[in-house]
Amino acid sequence: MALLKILTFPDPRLRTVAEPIQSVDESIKKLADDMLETMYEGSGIGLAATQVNEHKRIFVIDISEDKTNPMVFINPHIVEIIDPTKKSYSEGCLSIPGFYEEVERPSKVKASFINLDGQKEYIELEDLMAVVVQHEIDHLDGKLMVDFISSVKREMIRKKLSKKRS
Ligand code: GNR
Ligand code: NI
Repeated sequence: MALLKILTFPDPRLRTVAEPIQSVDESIKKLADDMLETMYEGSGIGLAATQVNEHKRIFVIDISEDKTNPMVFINPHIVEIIDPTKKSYSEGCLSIPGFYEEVERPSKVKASFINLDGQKEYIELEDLMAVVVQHEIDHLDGKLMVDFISSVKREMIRKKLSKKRS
């Protein structure tokens, strides 16, 4: 296992659109392992490959209290918006440390993904899982939660984080 370096907004590499994964080989399993270790170390509940400068369509999540439920999503897609009613959630992001912003997203979605055994799975998501999976898929498309807030707030965050060393 190894800790990976997390890119910080406004690093332009966070805007890269990630490429689909062709096969779930040992290098992908190691990347997933390293991403989980990096996510736990940063006290995050999700981490997308884009954030560690690996532009492949994979993210990891663990929303359990005791950090015992790691999940790996490869080539994820939102296949259906089951309930389009927008729900607001105060989101954080390991690439935007120290800032929390309200973001509205569809409250219930169906997602597909490939698991670490290379099998396709479908899953219905609501509450925090729906929020985090949509947040992570956005990362793989080069999008960040600050894209959904006012430009004044975004610029304030950009200036504050640009001054910090990373
Ligand atoms: O740790 C995280 N917490 C979080 C809280 C609300 C909505 C989304 C998230 S994901 C974030 C980790 C992260 O940056 N994932 O990309
Ligand atoms: Ni994030």
